[in-house]
Amino acid sequence: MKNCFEAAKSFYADLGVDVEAAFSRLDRIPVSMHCWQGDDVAGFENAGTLDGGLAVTGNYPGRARNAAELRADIAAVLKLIPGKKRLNIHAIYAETGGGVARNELDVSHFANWLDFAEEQRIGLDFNPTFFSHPLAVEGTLSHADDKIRQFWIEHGIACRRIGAAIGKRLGEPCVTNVWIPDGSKDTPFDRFSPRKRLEEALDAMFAEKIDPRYNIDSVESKLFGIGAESYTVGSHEFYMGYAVSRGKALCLDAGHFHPTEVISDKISSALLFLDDVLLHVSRGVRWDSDHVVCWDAELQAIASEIIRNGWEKRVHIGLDYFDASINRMIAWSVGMRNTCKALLFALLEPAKLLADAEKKRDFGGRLMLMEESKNLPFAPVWNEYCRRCGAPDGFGALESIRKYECEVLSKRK
Ligand code: RNT
Ligand code: ZN
Repeated sequence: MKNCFEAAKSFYADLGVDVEAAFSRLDRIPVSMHCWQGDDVAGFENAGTLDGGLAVTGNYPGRARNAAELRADIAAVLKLIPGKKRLNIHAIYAETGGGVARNELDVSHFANWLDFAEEQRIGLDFNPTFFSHPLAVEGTLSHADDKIRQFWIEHGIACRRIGAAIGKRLGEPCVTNVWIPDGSKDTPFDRFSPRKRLEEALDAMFAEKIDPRYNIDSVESKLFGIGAESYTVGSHEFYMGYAVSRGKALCLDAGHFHPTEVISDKISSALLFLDDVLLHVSRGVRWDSDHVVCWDAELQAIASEIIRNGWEKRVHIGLDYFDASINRMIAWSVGMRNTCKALLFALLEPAKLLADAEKKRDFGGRLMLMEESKNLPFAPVWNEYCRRCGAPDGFGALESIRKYECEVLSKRK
């Protein structure tokens, strides 16, 4: 194996690609793993079913039923993933002991997550939860009822403070992302008023100045959700305008656009007008189905976009999908390993040769180089990176998950 790696390394060197430099750059690019794959977005509030137009399908045994199980699963899966990692949690993962309303949450309710993040030496990202709640049934921040809107504004304020406290304690900014499910099943008569109310509610929520060294605010658009097929208040135009005018980060979720649109093409526009972009790397199959992230052309295009432009400080990479039809540890590790793999692959492309061909308007040469680049000796380099990170290769990862399933997951009834 070692010999394969050395041979691959010199192969890349001949193309002007420095494998060791790629490794050290990759070491510094974090990918934020979403905790909610492990428990089907249930959280710890016992709120009942998932709503807000979100749907987790499947009933594979072994779902984490409480915080201890969820953290144990996350700790086990993180060992199988190379590269720099972060963890993304949601307000519904608070451990309050019961009876604390969402607008009264504070960082003390996330003490165990903070200890866990320190133990694991990873950063944390955060999300207010504007769904799976009795007051979220007919809208949240755009709701016409002042009291309901106010409740959600207060939840957002509480969550930004939690994000800032997390960022301060862990010494790196926490990205706190706002997504709301507000929309309507059938054609609305008035499309404007809910958007106006959302704009004002967000302004109220973001009124408090928070140091971006601790917390970065981000807003996430969507095309449609189940039960909100005809109108989504927080559309792409709404949030692009909002983020640009208020200096917020824009979250681009790969499943939240028309099926022929790709977020890899949106980053270079968004970053002309914004300091930061958050990615929800996901895989929509025909709709926003939140399938496990595969190493497909779009994942590669996203990674290449970031690497070619040196945007790894401005593009915050997070994953967002939930599949309950397969072993959840496999779902996590496949998506996380693929994202890291796509970044490494992008770091190893013969960038100089490609840029030169394009500059000379040698488009045939560019095409051929791009196609040939898909066939370079990548596998031994990837395996070596995994080895150096103390992570197994893919087959080893599968073996450990099977063992964990046998010893831990299968005992959960
Ligand atoms: C929903 C959004 C949102 C959620 C998570 C759980 O369509 O993608 O990001 O998936 O907050
Ligand atoms: Zn998302």
